[in-house]
This record gives sequence, C-alpha cells and structure tokens, in this order.
Amino acid sequence: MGLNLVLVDHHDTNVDLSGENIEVIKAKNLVDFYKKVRNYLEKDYDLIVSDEDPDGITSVIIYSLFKDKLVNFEGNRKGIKKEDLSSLKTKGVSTILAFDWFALCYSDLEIFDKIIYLNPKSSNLINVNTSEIIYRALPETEKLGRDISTIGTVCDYLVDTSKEKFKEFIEDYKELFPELLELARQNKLDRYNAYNVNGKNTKLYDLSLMFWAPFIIESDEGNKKLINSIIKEKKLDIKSLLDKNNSHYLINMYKELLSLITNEKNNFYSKSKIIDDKFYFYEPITHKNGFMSKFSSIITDELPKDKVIIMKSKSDNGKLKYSLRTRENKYQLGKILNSLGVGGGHDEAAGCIINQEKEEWFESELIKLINQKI
Ligand SMILES: [Mn+2]
Repeated sequence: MGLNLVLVDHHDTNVDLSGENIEVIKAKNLVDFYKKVRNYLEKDYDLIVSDEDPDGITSVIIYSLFKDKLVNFEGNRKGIKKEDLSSLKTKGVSTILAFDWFALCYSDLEIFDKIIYLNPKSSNLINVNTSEIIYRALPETEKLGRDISTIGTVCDYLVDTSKEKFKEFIEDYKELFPELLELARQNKLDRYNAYNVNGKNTKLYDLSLMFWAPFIIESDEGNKKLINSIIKEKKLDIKSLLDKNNSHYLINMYKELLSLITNEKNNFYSKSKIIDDKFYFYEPITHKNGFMSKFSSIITDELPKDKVIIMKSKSDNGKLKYSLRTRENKYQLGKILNSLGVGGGHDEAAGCIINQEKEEWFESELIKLINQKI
C-alpha cells in the first residue's frame, strides 16, 4: 500500500520540488487556485496533519465543518518521517492531507508515492494564508467558516491579503470593533492596526491570543479541545468570547497566556542583548511550545520598525530553535534562512532549527547577511 500526501501551504521554500513523485499545481489566478484546492479537499483522507499554530488549526476546523465530522487529526511539528511509516501502516493510513509548512519542510519526501503541492506562491500569486485558502475553497462553511478563517488570518499576520474578509467580519461585529470600522471600510486595515490602534490593543488581538493559548498552555491537548469544542457546537460566539466575565475554556487559556506574556516582557526589556543597536538577541524564560513564536511577534510590534528580533530556545533534543522577526520587509528573513540552508518563512517572520555547534556560525552569518541588505 502506497502513501500519498496532499499539501496546502503558502510559504517560500527552499525544498527541492523537482522529485518525480511531486506534482506542483499551478493556477492562473486565485479563483482558479481555490478551485484546484477544492478538488483535493473534496476527497477523503485517512489523516489530517497541520502545524500547531492557529493558521493550521483553523484550517483543520474549517475543513472539518465542510466534512461535517471530526476528522482524524494530528498536530505535527517534525514532519512525516521514514520511521513513522510502520505506525502509519498499522493505523491504515495511506492518504494524508497537510496544512501549512512543517510537513513540507521537515518530512522525508521520498517516502511518498505521490505528493500534490498546492501553494499560491508556486504561481506567483499573492501570499494568502492557509485558513484563507481553505475557506475560499470551501465557501459553504459560510459565516462560521469565515469567522474562524478571519481569526486564522489575523494570527498569521496576513490581514493585508484578505481585506474583503475583514471588511465583512468587522461590519458584522461592528459594536465589538468600533475603532476598526472606518479603517476596514476604507480598506486601510493592515496587520498592525488590526492589533493596535492609538496604543491600545484591539479585540482582534485578544482573539488571536485566544487561538494561540490552548496550544501554548496545554500543548496538543489544548488544540484538540479547541477543535472539538467548535466542531461539536458548530458555533463560535465571538461576542461572548470577548466578554471576560465568561468562563469559556478559551478565555481561561487566554488569561493564563496573558500573564506569561507580561512576565516575559519584563524579562525581555531587562535581559535582551542588543548588537549594533539593531539586533535583539533573547532567550525566553517561558519554555512552552509555540510561545516563542508568538512572543517574538508581540515584541517586534512594540519596538521601532528597523529592529530585528532573534529569539532562541533549546529544544528537548539539544537543538536550537530560532524565531526571527522584523517589521522591515527588505531584510527578507525567510530568504536569508533559505540561503543558509537552515529553514525559511516570510520576509518579516521566519524560523529555523539548527544543531547547537552551528550557533556561532549561524548568528554571525545572520548579522552579516541582514547588514548587507541595509
Ligand atoms: Mn500560515
């Protein structure tokens, strides 16, 4: 029995896609792309895997709404490897659908008989995030699908490429987002003002933390609870979620996450190491999956535009995990990591995992390559 993989992604990648088992699907425009994605989403899969960030998780939720059932889901941050083959076989898994980039970046691609790769970037289309792709491909998920997808997009910082969706969302809940209404109507909403207007965090910021919190606080279990609760109830009451007197699971997780962030911020501003008045090196004291990724983004939004935030943490297997952030897209962080052959991502947000002995080499190359772009 062979193994087949369908991958929906939106990242720049340095992964070699020329293998004979890999088919890169091209499209004329986004509408055509969504139609092609839909053809694959209509099929059934033995297993769904996704990144464990909200973009991956919201994609799984929207797909489950479309299938009208809880799909067989596994969060995956290490890719699908040779050594997983026998357990996949035992579980009867021969078809896998994967959302977002971990599956491509870290899987052993040669173990698959066939890989279908769906990424708008393969056709030079704009960067729409995975939950936007899944929702646009499955519009019958309607308002609930749209709301989940809106949160997935705001968590993935791709507000700019999904403006229509935000306009509808803000209009539907205008009493909750009074400061965003005019911005949305005038097409001026972007990833920064979506989170913060006049120095005050918006409720979109709160929603984004609510969808990050289950995983950061409770790991895989948290994401499963998040998925299950929405699929079971077939609703997400945005208004009551934003009422902090409620005792909804997501609100409790959110409050725990907020206190971790406050604590970590205090430590960051006293302990980060600043090089060339530009590079902020920092090792978070909170060791929770996904925390560093979210925290580095929060800090980046607080610092001046030209700074580069480089956070690292040691993972269980002794490797070093890096989270790179900036608001200056000319630094092209994802491409720099690609060129060093260690990871990837976007211009303003990228990440990689390296062996510990490469630490010095990596950090000095990073500083050198970013300085070359100034
Ligand atoms: Mn994404």
